[in-house]
Formats: sequence, C-alpha cells, structure tokens
Amino acid sequence: MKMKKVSLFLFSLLLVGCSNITVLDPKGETGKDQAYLIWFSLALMSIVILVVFILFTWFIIRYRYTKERQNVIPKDVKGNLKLELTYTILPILLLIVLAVPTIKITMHQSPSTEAAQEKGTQIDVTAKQFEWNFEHENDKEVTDELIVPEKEPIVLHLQSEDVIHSFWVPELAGKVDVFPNKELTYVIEKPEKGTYKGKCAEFCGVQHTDMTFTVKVVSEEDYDEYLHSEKHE
Ligand SMILES: [Cu+2]
Repeated sequence: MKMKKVSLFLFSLLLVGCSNITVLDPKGETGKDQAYLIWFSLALMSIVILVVFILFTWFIIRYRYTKERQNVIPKDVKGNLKLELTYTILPILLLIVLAVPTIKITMHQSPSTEAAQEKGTQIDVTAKQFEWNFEHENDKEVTDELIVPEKEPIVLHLQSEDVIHSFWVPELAGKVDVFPNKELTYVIEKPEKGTYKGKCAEFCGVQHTDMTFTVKVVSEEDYDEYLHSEKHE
C-alpha cells in the first residue's frame, strides 16, 4: 500500500512537468516538422501496441487453463511459413515507413559544420557560461534577447566560448549542440510572430538553469527599426 502511494506521488510529479511541452505546439516550420515526427512515430507505435495487446488479451483468454483442457496435449507444430513471413516483413515495412520522413527531416534540419551560405537573417550566436550573445548583421550585439523578422529564415551561426552548450527554443527549433572552436550553421524556417522562451539544453555548470533567453519574432518593419535603434530593448 505504501509503495502504491509513493509511486502515485512520483507519477503525479512527472505529470507536473508536462504542462509546458511547447514542443507539441510549434510556431514555425522547423518546429512543425519536428512535432510531425513525434506524432507520426507515436501513431505508428500505438498501432503496434494496440495489435500486440489485442493478441495478448485474446491469447490469455483463448488458451487459459480450464478443467476440460487440463489433460489436452497441444499438437506439435514445426514452423509456420506464412506466420513467420508476416512477422518478419511487417516490422521491416513499418521501419521503412518510419525511416523515410525521419531521415528526410533530420537531414534537412541538421546543422552544417562549415559557415554555410544560407539565405536569411544572419545571426552570430555565442554561448558562454551562462549567457547567450546575439550579434546582428550590422554588428548590433544583445545578450539573452534575440529579435528577428518574421517570414525570412533565421540563419544562426552557433559557437561557444567555453564548454558545450545546447541551443533550444522549444516552440521554434532545436536542440542543437553548441561547441567551442567549431561553428555550426543552423536554420530556423518560417518562424511565426510572437515571443518565445529559449534555454540551454546541455548541463554546462552550476548556473546552467539560468542560461535562458527570449526570442521575439517581429514584423520586418519593426526589425528594421530595431536594428537601427540605439537603445537595446
Ligand atoms: Cu549552457
């Protein structure tokens, strides 16, 4: 009884953390592709689980111990080609169906190692214990706040000054590891207008939890004005 209470408590703790899964409410194309992969694999897995549980339930009822059958010895079966082919080919097909969009989206989204020439708003991102520095095309530098225009892709040039960090804006994109001495180019496609929370997703030291930032996606006019304004918002 005590165990039950403890596990119930632990389980509710787990659920408390679920209120903020913004990954599943994406606000841009990159995030939408990632969420699609999560839902798609979940759907495929659910089909498998459903089939397994239906068969499982059917078998334990159909072949349960009964008085009538207690002395029955089942027929000796040596292989069943049809069945074996089915449970070999079916999982392979399922894995192929899962692999095609996964590989396509992963390849498309993975950061490139060279300072790749991608079209869009170019931002130099420098991570260090425990802050994010964003440098715009006109050398405007801001800490922990990234303001970008909507519609255009955001091309991030990520680098770390010290240890490995990880760039993550759950509603938009990520996670991308940020390394010292190695620049990565990562593109966030078609972000929608809004304000989003970002964080470091790689434990990087004692104040790792404070390594947060904000991303504001604004209209192109507002971005222009912001770029040329003196004061840092
Ligand atoms: Cu960090």
